[in-house]
Amino acid sequence: MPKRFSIPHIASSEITPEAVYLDRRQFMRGVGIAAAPALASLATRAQAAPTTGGAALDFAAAAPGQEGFYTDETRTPLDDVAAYCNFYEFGTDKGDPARHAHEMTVDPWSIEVSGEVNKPGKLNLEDILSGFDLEERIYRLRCVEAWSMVVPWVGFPLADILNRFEPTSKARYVEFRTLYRRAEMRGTRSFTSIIDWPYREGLRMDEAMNPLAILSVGMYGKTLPNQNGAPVRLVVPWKYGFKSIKSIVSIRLTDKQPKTSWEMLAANEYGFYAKVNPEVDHPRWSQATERRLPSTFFQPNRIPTRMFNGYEEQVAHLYSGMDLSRYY
Ligand SMILES: Nc1nc2c(c(=O)[nH]1)N[C@H]1C(S)=C(S)[C@@H](COP(=O)(O)O)O[C@H]1N2
Ligand SMILES: [Mo]
Repeated sequence: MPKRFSIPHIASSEITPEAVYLDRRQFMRGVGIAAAPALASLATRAQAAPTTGGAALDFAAAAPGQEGFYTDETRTPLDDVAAYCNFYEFGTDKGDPARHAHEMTVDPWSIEVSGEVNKPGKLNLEDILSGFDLEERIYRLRCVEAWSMVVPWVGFPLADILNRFEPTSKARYVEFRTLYRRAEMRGTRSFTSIIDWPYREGLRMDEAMNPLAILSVGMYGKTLPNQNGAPVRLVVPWKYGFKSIKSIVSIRLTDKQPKTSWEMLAANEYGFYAKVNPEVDHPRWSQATERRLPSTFFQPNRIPTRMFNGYEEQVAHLYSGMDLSRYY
């Protein structure tokens, strides 16, 4: 009998991007067979990676001494940040967003703020860019797939925009939604698409009001490349990357915990809280370490993962008394 299956020597996260795994799992559910793991490239630089020439932004530079707002760790080069992306609306390969996100129209753009607010309304992109004080934040971003980057974002505190719409006393959560425009987002038209569009994310109100949580409009001093979530995305550095929802068109304040895309897909693997925690493993791989980009097969650049992604001092109080392994 030929040997049919072999056990991989390395964690499945190293060789099987989430999308491949989840597609395969759904496929297996459908036809009831087992498939061998597909090999995917470990290289972080995609072949086609046009970094869109963003417009320069006016902002206050980040400075050492701003607790949590700044790190002097080596920044991940812009070309890598713009080439190795998760933005499933454009496909599930890490290079797909760089190849296809230019098809998304980002101007005009507006964000609707609704729900538990005294002054619901819409902000268009010009109001957003001129109406808030932009500042630079140099943050670590840790993906649940165990790779990470250091990115100099340009943005403003999420609290600034929420306060402008006056949250009511019933506002306990914030729900975010990404643009869903099938004609411009080929990943949403794909028959292997696994997400119930639009992409959704959420935060508890106190998390949303934490000064570390920002809406980003740029990186490396310029407006965001489309593939990184232009024109406005969330950045929540103490949580796994999937919480940092891109290309936001709707912010809704609610009294109930909103459904989020990855939780809807696999609640046992991706929790609502999704705090970075090296001690709580993903059911299919360890979260103890991460590959810091740029990372190659020969130089994986593997480093230990830190509690709350290194932002323990700033956010641990939000979760005091909570069972972190239960509310993962
Ligand atoms: N709308 C939307 N937002 C998204 C995603 C996505 O597929 N769609 N992927 C998330 C994941 S898994 C990660 S790790 C980060 C990656 O951000 P980056 O590509 O700018 O590094 O975006 C998050 N935001
Ligand atoms: Mo991610």
